[in-house]
Formats: sequence, structure tokens, C-alpha cells
Amino acid sequence: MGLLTIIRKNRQKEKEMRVLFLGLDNAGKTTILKKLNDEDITSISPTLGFNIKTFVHGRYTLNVWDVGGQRTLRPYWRNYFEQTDALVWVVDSGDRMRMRDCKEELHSLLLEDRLAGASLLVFANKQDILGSMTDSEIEQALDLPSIKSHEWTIISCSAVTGKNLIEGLDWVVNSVASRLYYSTITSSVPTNSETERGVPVTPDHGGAP
Ligand code: G3D
Repeated sequence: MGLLTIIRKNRQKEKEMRVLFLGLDNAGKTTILKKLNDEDITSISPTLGFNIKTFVHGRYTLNVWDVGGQRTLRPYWRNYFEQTDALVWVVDSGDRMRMRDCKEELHSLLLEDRLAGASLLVFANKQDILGSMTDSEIEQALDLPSIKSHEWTIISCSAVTGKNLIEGLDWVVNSVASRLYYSTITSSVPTNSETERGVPVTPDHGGAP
């Protein structure tokens, strides 16, 4: 039995996926995760370190890492890249002023070796806000069609109304499962099992904590 087969069999047993939620600060990462988890979204404080949430989604367990997106915290992002199966890039669709910054951060992430092969979901969040950019406008603004290195899609959503959040998770799970486990799911409701919080590891430290 080849090494690749052994690795695949082990992953099949675990049926776990590691999903990294990133994006500029204020994009709505924490709110999306809280909404998916049926938590109160009326009081959200900025993520200064990271939150980990575990969802059971269909036959899979998703370990989701939500890492703070302020400019000063972005150098820490690379400490969380190891073994990432999917990257969820959350965009504030109303924030036209920072779309260029958003594009540059995303494209520089995609050059990272440790994210090679990760599926990419772009969540065009805050669609409930009048005048926000559409998903096709954001697709162009972020130059998504130029991305050849990762399987990607863009889904418009709202963390406030819950629109398309489950659909986004479904895409992530199907994309990762078809690559790692050669199987897919149709649709399911996620169930939270636990939440953890932490402070960021230092950029010099290397590796996920
Ligand atoms: P972050 O984790 O990406 O930094 P947060 O972003 O989840 O902390 O959200 C930042 C602000 O955006 C919060 O407002 C939150 O309520 C709001 N927000 C998140 N998602 C949506 C959405 O889909 N629609 C709207 N209208 N607002 C959203 P405050 O006022 O607490 O800063």
C-alpha cells in the first residue's frame, strides 16, 4: 500500500477538515460563524487573536479557524496555514474603498506553499446592505478569474439574514471531500460542538499552535 493511500485512508477515518476563515477586519468572519452556530450576533467584538469552532456538517467535522484581520495581525496569518483544506475569504461587499487592499491580501495568500491545494470560497458578505457590490462585481474587483492554482467559487451571503451561509459550507465540504475522500454530500444543517479562543502565536514562532 503506497504512502498516499495510507494518508487518504487515515483522513477517511477521521473525516475532518481544517477550514481557515480570513479576510480584512470588519468583513464579518466572526458574525458568519456565530450565525452558523445559532449564537447571538447582536454583540460582536473584534477578533484580537483567533477563535476555533467545530461544526459537524453532514458526515464531516469542520475545524474552523477565525483569525483576526486587522493590518497589524495579518503577519500572524501564516502561522495558521498548516494543513488547511479550505480557505474562506470573507469580503465586506459594502467596503468599496478597501477592495484593492482586499484583492492584494488575497492574491498574496494564494502564493503561500502551505495553502497550495486548498479550496477557496469567497464569501461576498453583507449583501443585506443597500448598494453593496454584487458577487460578479466582486469577482472582477478581486480578479478571481485569474486564479488557476486553487479551486474557487464566490457566493454572496449575509451573516445577518443567514442567506447562503449553509450553501457556502456545502460548497467547501463538497470541494474538499471530492479531493480528499472522493465523495460529496448534498446539503445538511451544521451542528456546533465546541468553541475555543486564543491569542495569536508570534510570527517568529512558526506553525499552527
Ligand atoms: P470580522 O470578524 O471579519 O472582523 P465581525 O467582522 O464579524 O466582527 O463584523 C464586523 C461588523 O460587521 C459588525 O458590526 C457586524 O455586526 C457587521 N456585520 C457582519 N456581517 C454582516 C452582514 O452580513 N450584514 C450587515 N449589515 N452587517 C454585518 P459592528 O457594528 O458590531 O462593528
